[in-house]
Amino acid sequence: MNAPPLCWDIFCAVVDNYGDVGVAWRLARQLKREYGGYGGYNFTVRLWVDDLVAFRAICPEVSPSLSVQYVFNVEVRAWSKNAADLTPAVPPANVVVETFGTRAPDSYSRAMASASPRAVWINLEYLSAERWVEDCHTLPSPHPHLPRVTYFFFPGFTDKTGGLLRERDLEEDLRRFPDSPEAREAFWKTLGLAAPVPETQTLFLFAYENAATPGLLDFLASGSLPFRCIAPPCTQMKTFFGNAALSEKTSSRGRLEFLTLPAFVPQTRFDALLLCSDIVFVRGEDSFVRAQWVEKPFIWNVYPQKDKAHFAKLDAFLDLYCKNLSREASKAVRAFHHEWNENRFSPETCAEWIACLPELREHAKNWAKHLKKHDDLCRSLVKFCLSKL
Ligand code: TRH
Repeated sequence: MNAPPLCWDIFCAVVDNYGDVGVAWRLARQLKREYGGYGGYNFTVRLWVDDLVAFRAICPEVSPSLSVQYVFNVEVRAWSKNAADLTPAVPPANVVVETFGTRAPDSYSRAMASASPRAVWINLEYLSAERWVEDCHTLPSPHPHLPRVTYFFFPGFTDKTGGLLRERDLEEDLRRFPDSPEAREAFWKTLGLAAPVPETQTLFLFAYENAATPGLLDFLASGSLPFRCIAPPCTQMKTFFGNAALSEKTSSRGRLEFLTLPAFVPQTRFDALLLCSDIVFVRGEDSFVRAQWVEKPFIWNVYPQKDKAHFAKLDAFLDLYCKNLSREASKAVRAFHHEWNENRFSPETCAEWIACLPELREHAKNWAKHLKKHDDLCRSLVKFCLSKL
């Protein structure tokens, strides 16, 4: 007998940058790839994205001109968050996931509300380690005028939350990528970059416009260790290297070599990029989580919010993350994170953090092991939705 179909609609409106679509895409891929036949169902996954150009930056297989396309067995649909309808209309889904406050069109919501059986409706929220998240995770919220309930679903770091996106084969994939100079060299070559000279520390720099960046680069340039800093295409280096450097792929000063990637690497190779680095600076949500899975010392640039609300997010995370660190390392991690997120740089704080790197490398492994005790986000979501069908 054929397995009954179970259709998922995931709606993503790109607010800015790449995290909205980055998370939605990672979830859609995992749902289809790992849960395609789960619970005796045949999952189909439709991902609605309102900015296919941003999507293509992290997934080159996406064509921005197609309204319907299949990418890694996920049906990708273009839509406009301002349109009243979805065109063409689609058969109703069994599970609807609205990511990060995205709202599906009204006509779609009305059609779904009168469909039988009713769809399970999920509001997938932003990642935060704040305590209130545990109380709000899976709370139902009735629709103001439709017979529909939306469940809040919160990613998080504890087993009272939805967990973090983590692919089933993650460990195997990471192990398959050998941590050797040859493997790194081969990876850099695929990006058109030469291998670093031996003993060089590679720092991957993915941050928001940050006035602290020139200070960091200056510090690395005048230090005793050779550093190589690799960053995605951006313009924030103007103040450090001058305008001319922006047209060059590589610039250097003192002990620092600075390389700009020609383009984003596809999301499917993003882990490899982090694995080939010794220290990673990450931001937002998805790259922040990946830094933890690849078990590297990292500095997190939190997505800036009005009224500095993001500092509560930062401190909540640091409280969990620093629990088993020595006093010195905890102090250094907290201080560097605070300064970086306040767009400030001080050489003393950075030097203290660098001095703690051996401990932070060990800690990164233990932290990942601790997180892996909890169900991952995709699994928690599937289990929850199937229980509500
Ligand atoms: O780009 P981000 O800052 O994304 C966001 C958005 O600003 C969003 O509005 C906000 O709500 C959210 O953060 C919290 O950072 P993030 O989340 O790390 O997303 C970047 C994505 O891009 C992630 O999926 C990794 C991917 N990526 C690549 O695939 N290749 C690359 O070379 C790089 C640099 C990133």
